Amino acid sequence: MGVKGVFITFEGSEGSGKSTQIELVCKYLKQKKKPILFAREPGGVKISEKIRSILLDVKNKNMNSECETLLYMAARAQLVEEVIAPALKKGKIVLCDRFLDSTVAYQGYGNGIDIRAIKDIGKFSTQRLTPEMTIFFDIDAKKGLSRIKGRTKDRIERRAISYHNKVRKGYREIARREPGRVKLIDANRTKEEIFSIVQKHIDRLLK
Ligand code: T5A
Repeated sequence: MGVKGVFITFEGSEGSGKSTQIELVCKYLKQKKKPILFAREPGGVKISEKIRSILLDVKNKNMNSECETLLYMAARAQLVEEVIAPALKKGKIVLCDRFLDSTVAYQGYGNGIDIRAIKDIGKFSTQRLTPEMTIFFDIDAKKGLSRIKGRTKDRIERRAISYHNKVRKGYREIARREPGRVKLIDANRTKEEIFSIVQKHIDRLLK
């Protein structure tokens, strides 16, 4: 794929504050008159939003882990084709709330799906697109869940704390293996403190 833009993803477990930080980054880059595109996973386009509602529906209790993995990938394939790849071709800075690392962490480390298989299917689903930079907001699973305790929990959020601990460990392992791409930020700080670190990473990448 002929890519001209910059692809940045934001990752983390439940309540890590990544959506809050993306909003701040969008505002910051808009002020600088940078061409940006925001996307989120799963969802972002009509077909992927439909898949999202199946994935997060608490009624789908008996969905198996393979089905879950493939649905996340299907939603991603559509989003890449319709939104992410065209924006990158136009030279935009694409900021995406979750991407393939989420499947590695949640379905791979969390649910025990073979990580090599996830990466292979991932290449197929994403047209081999890899983020230039991934910002990972690291937080204790219990602490993160306590931040969102007022919300109605979806099918994934309802899982046991042991599951969420595995997801966090998975993310830390991804960051350990790919320190060049993945920037780990301790998310147990104030929004302002976190943003000043995020801003430095963004500035360094875009300069
Ligand atoms: N999933 C997704 C998979 O299992 N596999 C996959 O491949 C993919 C793509 C998506 C679910 O699907 C799973 C992961 C998820 O379980 P979602 O509704 O899109 O579900 O949920 P999330 O991506 O988890 O996004 P959220 O917006 O719910 O959570 P965030 O982004 O972690 O947190 P945020 O920014 O909304 O903040 C949560 C709360 O904390 C506060 C905020 O004000 C907010 O109230 N907060 C802070 N409080 C104190 N200190 C800070 N520094 C704070 N920062 C934010």
